[in-house]
Amino acid sequence: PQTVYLSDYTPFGWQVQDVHLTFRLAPEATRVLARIHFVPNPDAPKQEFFLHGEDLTLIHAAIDGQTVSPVQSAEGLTCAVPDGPFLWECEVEIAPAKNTALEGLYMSNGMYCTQCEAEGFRKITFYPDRPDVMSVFTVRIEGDEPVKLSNGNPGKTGEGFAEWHDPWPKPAYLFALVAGDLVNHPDRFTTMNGRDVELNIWVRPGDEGKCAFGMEALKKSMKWDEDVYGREYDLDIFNIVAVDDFNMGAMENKGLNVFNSSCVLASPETSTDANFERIEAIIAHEYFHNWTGNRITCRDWFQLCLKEGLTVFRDAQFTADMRSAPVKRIEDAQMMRGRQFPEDQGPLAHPVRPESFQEINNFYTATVYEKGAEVIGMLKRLVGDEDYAKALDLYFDRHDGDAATIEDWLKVFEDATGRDLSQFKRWYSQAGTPRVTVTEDWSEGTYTLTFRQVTPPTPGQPDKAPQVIPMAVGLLNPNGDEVQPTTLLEITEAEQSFTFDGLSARPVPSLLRDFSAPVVMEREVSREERAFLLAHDTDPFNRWDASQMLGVECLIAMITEGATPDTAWLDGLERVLRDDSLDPAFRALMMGTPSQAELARVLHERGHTPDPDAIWNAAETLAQFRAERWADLLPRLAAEAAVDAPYSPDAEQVGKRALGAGVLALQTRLDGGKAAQAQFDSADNMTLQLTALGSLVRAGRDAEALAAFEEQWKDDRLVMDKWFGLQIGAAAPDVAVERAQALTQHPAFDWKNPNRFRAVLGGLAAHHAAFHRADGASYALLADWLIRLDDLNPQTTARMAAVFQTWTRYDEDRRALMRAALERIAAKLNLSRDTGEMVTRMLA
Ligand code: B3K
Ligand code: ZN
Repeated sequence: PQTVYLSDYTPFGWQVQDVHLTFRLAPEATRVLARIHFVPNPDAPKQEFFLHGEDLTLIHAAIDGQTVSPVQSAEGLTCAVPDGPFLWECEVEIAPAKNTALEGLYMSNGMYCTQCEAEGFRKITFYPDRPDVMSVFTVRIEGDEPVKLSNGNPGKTGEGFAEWHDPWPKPAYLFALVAGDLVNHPDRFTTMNGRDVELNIWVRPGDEGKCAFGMEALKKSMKWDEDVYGREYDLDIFNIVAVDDFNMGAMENKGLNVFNSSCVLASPETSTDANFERIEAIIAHEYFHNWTGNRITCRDWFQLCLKEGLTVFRDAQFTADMRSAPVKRIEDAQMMRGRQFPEDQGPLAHPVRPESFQEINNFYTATVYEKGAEVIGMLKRLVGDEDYAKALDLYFDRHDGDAATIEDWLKVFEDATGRDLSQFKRWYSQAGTPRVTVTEDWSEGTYTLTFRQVTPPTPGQPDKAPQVIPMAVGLLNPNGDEVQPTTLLEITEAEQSFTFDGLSARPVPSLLRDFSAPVVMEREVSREERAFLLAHDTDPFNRWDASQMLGVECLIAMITEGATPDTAWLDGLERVLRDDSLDPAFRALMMGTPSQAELARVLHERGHTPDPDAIWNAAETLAQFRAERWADLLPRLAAEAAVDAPYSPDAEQVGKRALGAGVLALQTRLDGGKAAQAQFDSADNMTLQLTALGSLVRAGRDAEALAAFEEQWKDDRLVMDKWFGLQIGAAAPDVAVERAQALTQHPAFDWKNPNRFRAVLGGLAAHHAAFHRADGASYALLADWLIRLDDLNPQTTARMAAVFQTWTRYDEDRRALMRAALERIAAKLNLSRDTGEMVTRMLA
């Protein structure tokens, strides 16, 4: 397969003036007629006329009305063209019903829909399918489907057809078409300049009752983007469609966002609090793309973080404003440590702006998205809120309508602030998680912090230069009072010291407050000092982190030395949990312990070989110990967690239920599932019902409850995904793989549906101890299914193959088993480019 390099960028030889598309819909034989005006691009080197096209049957092509016979290949076609402007006309046939890859035009439950990002438009018609080619699209859809949608504003409609016109030039990856038997949940929004916008969420009949929350989230997002970024919506209509078969969460097509139904449909009976929060965030994310992604798009796919990092950062700001900023920050840090650090520290590590790829769909990663957002957060911290706002205004002014680059983005900040960002740019080009060590010095009122940074080598990048690390620091005196409020130290050197004067006693430092940079801190801190921060730190993130780190130390001591649980930590934590002035959501997070996968990562970081069984046993022992030690705390917290109001997914209720879930998990260890059963029987919302079911599964008292749940929800696909996932995720490690295996034989296991496939196989992979079962049964099951799915859906297969990315961390036996699984996948006949690239990188 061919590798594409950032350094090879060349503009396309023509500009596309306008695009007219006509679709004659038929499941097995859809005709797509394209009329496209091409004009030579004065800024491009001379080149052969090449249009991308894949899996298209060419019916007819003409230039300026004259039939032509282009030369076709698997990637597209070339054709002799006139020197000046010309009209390209082309008719192709495609088979949406046979499109199982869910890329291009495909069918889901009888409805037509599209997914074009990154390179799916080339499966619809021949086209320069690259984001720097932007054009105005007019679309006519012919078919019997009652609802026919595309981008932009509606035009003429009549018996059997509908027309759409999108006045905003856009790249083809933002094209969308939806047609089917759909019903809408309508609303309206008046923009800051008085523009009246029609809003719709389109769903299959029966799902109308699950749209109200998404609609509120959309209106809040529209208002927030006006208030905070001054960005107004720019069409007469904004449509969202829910689709059951979708490779990812959602897609920001201009004026016609398409959503995985799991990321938009919500009701208290069928959705958990976490679902509601995720839906709110994803609706916001896709909506925010209208400016950061659509109005300003990417020059090429290497610049993906330009739109994704920024849009994730914006949706995080939105969530922090709508809910709790500290809670959101802690969740983001968990996400970075849980998903991005492993990527950055393993064979799949790549820069936030990658420099080469074989299949771009493999780079929609935690690094591009989440680390990309962290980089913007650091930039904002460094320049300050005011200059950030100035830079963003300049960005929108200067680049509206552009296909831009990271260089453009950084230039805007340099011009708005006068800063030199050349060193900062390393965050975009260097992969890997910087490790920061700290030493302290104290003499006569002067306190010195010395930082050393090292970024370990990553594939293709043996040597790293120092990066700019914004280190938010506060100092506490021995009484626990803050003597130095949060201040931002700007670390730019490999080794650098900062001093604080005029202190009457040696302070205790609170470092990396608010997770001010995506780095690993390496510091020999005594348990006493961590406990002190747990008790006194004013920074909520660090208070949480102090407890997490104590938890890590405690578990590692249990695993490697057979130690008993650290009671000083647990008592300190108990004091925090008893403090009812603290937000229940925050206390729920405090109650959480580091995940087993996270422990494995940290053990590896510290030079140990993680033993999944030992990690599981330590986590179990600790949980049981906590349950017993906190036996009289639990009822008190349960009372505080009780909600006696009708269900609402607001931050307050969500926080209480999160606390209640933490309590129930421990309570179940004491009462064998009595409380869980009671909660399961009386639950009137999915959050309580599913939490209870999880506890029952963990307690091994699940047979009846699982059957009752299945009976109640067998007709609801999204709830059944939870049913599939939970009984694997909450199973004991020695039975989870057999359960997963059995569930793949269940009549409702529709393996072609990505949500269902992920619920079962992804559920198994997410269960650390079960996935790493010593006999390799889980590795083998995963490999079997990935091999099977690859022929149908390369994107979902490749993405899930990444579950093997940590394979080199483990013991020799497990390594051999995982390598064998990867090699078996690699050896598959006709392995897709997507999966091929992933396994090759992991085996390199
Ligand atoms: N831009 C899409 C992701 C497209 C993924 C293509 N494999 C969703 C988002 O980030 O908003
Ligand atoms: Zn996005």
